[in-house]
Amino acid sequence: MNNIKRYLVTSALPYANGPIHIGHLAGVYVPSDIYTRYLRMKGLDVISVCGSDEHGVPITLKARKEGVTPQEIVDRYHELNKKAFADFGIAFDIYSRTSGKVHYETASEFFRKLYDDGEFTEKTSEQYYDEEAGCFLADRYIMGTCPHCGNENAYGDQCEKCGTSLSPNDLINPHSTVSGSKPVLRETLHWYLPLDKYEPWLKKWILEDHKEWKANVYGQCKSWLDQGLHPRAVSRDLDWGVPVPVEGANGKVLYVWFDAPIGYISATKELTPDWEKYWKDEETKMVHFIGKDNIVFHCIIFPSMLKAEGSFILPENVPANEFLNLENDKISTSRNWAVWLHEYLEDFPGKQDVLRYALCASAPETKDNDFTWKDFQARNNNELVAILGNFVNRTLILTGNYYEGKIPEPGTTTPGDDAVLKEIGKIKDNVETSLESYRFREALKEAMNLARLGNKYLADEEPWKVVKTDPERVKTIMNVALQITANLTIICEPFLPFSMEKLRGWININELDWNKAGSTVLLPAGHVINKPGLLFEKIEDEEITRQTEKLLATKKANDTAGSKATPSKDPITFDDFSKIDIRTATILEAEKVPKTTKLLKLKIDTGIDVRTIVSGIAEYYEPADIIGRQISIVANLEPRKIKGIDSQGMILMAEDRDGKLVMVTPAQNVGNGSMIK
Ligand code: B3M
Ligand code: ZN
Repeated sequence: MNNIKRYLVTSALPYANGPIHIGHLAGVYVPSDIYTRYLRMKGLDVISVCGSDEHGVPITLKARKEGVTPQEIVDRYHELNKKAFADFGIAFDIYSRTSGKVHYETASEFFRKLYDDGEFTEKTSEQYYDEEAGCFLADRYIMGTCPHCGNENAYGDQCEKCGTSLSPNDLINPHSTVSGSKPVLRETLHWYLPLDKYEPWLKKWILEDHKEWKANVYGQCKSWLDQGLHPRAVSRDLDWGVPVPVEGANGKVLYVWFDAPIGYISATKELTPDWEKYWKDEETKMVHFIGKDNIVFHCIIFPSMLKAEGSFILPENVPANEFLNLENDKISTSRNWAVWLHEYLEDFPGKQDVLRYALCASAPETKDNDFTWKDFQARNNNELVAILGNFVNRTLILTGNYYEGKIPEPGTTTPGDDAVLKEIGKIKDNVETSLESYRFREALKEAMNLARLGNKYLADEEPWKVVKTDPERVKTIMNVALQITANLTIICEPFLPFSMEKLRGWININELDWNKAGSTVLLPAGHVINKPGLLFEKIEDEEITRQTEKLLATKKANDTAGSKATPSKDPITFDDFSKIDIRTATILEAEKVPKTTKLLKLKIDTGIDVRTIVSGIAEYYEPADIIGRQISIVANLEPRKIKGIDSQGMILMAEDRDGKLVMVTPAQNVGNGSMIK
């Protein structure tokens, strides 16, 4: 794209039904903030917009569960998240919300324009209706048995056990999550955006014209496009959302994924009367920062909407990230498995940059990544403290000691000095290249290389030794070290804004112009600096233990809640129980049953015989890993033919709350055929 006159940076609008956690930050907001700060420092015209996504079924469900109105829910989390972002230094130009008046108007107008232009198709279909509650049951308002895996708690839009995306009509034994009653089918009218119509255009626009998009983004788009697009309903039968602005559409609202991206437009409108130049001028470069679960909406559906509307520009790039896990487990709001931003800010006051650093350094840019508290501690102690803090501290303390804080006049530089000074400019260029290609981890690493360069320079030149023999030379050395320090305040600013502000205060400059980075005279001789403090402090083991213990408590609470979940079965007599022959056995052989994904054929030693059992555990165990493993079996279950194989018995498995199967193994090895009673 040539002639970029201005930038419009958008960050996914978080749902206002829960607090912000580190997964959101690493995936979306830390990178978008770094990018925006960098562009601002270059003096470019850039705005960064975000806000709360306040519609959608998860919000109304939460409200129902708590017995409050959806508005109360979104008010609570909008304020909490807005403040947490601000306190964390995510410098949006506006943090708006989709329940606002401007948004209602903007979204309605947008829909209406498409409606008037005949861009929608209308279709009547049969959908589940709850007669007791008097409402249609969209998405998560309906549950039932998954037709694919038999999970009895599958939602109308997805089975969380097998991951299949569903429509309510796929569910077996559907029931309403509102009243619990059995719903009936009723006719209802909806508006559809014919995505199939945009398919050829999307194929060219993405697959040909945007080959530079990140591989994960491009790949997902390609797979959607290869499968073929279908018309997508953009309205819902719900009472929370932007009403469909069409005569007779009572009780219908815009689908949340139709109105939410329009929220970027409304936010811009609220920010500036000049909003159109950001949205309608081809010389604006628009970039969407999102998580991977939002790719289809930002790369296929929203662009199709914009194209249909006709007067808006399209995103130039959509640098979506993968997911961040926490201590090897998927971050989950419902299981409280997360590090919540507002809690972090309370637990680690003044340490925003440490988390910004840790999250950027292990951002899930190309694949899912894991956050651990140990790693967080190491990033702080071994990198921020030991590399950056150490260099700055040594430089500023020596300057205080030798020159009472006055920048010394440099003498003639050596070729070594010149090489180091030249390297500053190179590092700046490298950071720039990485940032422009959305490789934020790499950019941060490069920025830290400047501090590494400084440390190496001091270690090589040893001013503390040379000062005894050649104080004139030390003036040059210290001048070089001070120029590196001043450059750090610019180059590290997008990543570590709080610390760099502090550092600028200590060296007494306010230079924030990115274009000045690389300069070797940022601090002129004679300039006086202030007394420094410590840029970063070591994080002790106790602080980390406190955090890991908090997580452990969550795990325990979840486990207890999980075991409470299944109510007890009806009582049986001891006689009934003793009819079951449960005993230990050892797996001798294991292999996958061909053409199945779930089944393993096992040969086992039961102590009385060697027999074959077919078991549905292939998703959880590799055959090679379980040979020799002692297990528990029901030995007197009637033999059954499974996929043509005689299965003689059953392996006992524990099923965890996520539906994962785990073998029940005796705590110590016992002889095969030991009775379990
Ligand atoms: N509210 C975020 C999510 O999927 C979703 C983004 C909307 S961006 C227009 O968690
Ligand atoms: Zn399923």
